[in-house]
Amino acid sequence: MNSAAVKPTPAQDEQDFLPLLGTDYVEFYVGNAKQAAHFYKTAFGFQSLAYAGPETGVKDRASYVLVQNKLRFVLTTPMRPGNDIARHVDDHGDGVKVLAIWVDDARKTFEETVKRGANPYLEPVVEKDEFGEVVRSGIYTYGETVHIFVERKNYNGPFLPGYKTWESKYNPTSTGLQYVDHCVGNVGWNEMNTWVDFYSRTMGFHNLVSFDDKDISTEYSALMSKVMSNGNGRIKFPINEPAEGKKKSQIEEYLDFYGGPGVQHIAIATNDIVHTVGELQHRGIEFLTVPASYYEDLSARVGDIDEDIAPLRDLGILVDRDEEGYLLQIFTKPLQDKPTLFFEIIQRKGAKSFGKGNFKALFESIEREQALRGNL
Ligand code: TYF
Ligand code: FE
Repeated sequence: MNSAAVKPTPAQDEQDFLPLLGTDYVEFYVGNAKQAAHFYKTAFGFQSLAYAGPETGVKDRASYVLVQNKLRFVLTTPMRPGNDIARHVDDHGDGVKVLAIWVDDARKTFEETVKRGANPYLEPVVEKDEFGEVVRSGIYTYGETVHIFVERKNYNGPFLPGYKTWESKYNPTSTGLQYVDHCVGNVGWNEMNTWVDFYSRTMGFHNLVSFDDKDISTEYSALMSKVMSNGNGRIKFPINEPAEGKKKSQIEEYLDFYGGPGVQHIAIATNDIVHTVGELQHRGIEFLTVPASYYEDLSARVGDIDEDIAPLRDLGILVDRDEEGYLLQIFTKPLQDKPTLFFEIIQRKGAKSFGKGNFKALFESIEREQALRGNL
């Protein structure tokens, strides 16, 4: 059986005990949030939205909230040594702490997930300001990563209570990034199914696609992956684990440098990948590259597509086709010194899959980078 076949979604009428409305925000714990916010604004085209820190009465941290279309990123740094944020940065470097999910009822979401075995991170808490109230709760997932559930139906402030609008005179134009398509976690040896079961048991997710080491082991970089999705498909969490190969798996490299499981990549959707990637490259973002031969075989492999091949080749954008359509995707190099978090830029033209046809070229490209770092 083709292990990458897309499995059917559960019947539509099946009761979803955990309705999720989408990604609410992604929060990064970083060593210097002021500079990180500047980087994400400048290079990725985010705009300033809100701020919390000493000036707004929050003493232990500074948090900068950035927005671009439906994307919200929070960059948080510790103000003093020794707190949980400082310890997180010390242990992992810059990385994703929170994958926040927009829900209708944060108390019920907490109750249902904890009842099913999730480990509590934040007991339901009501936060109020002049714009109304927000209820938040949270559970742990892999490593030190957490999900925060955000109920904001009675709120119309800029972000969350405690944050003030951040008026900035520096507002680079958007690069066309739209929303989070999927967030991928790397977990330890033989832990993939533990986390697949976690999302299925505690949050009612189903397994959309699986890739085994035969689909995706190149010369060296073996891994296994299963994509978990919620009922309405708005939240998709692939889970990777390392597999034994000729040399060190790219997932093992991540685990070594991050100091355990964590978020490997965030895939961000665009409606015009040629425009978006052109802008990102112009602003200094570096992407993985594939050999020129990739584009010589492209038409034969994916058939007719709307885009001209030349700009795709010049920018290094990859294409893959499935039963329902095709997709265009490209991967940044790591976004910090450690070979940990990176972004994927993706434009879906009907395809609901993850680019299996590109795995060989992509993983060979990752291995070239791994070799340059001396980690292969
Ligand atoms: O999310 C995915 O499955 C694709 C492919 O280390 C992928 O983006 C999988 C593993 C990986 C890099 C990309
Ligand atoms: Fe991806």
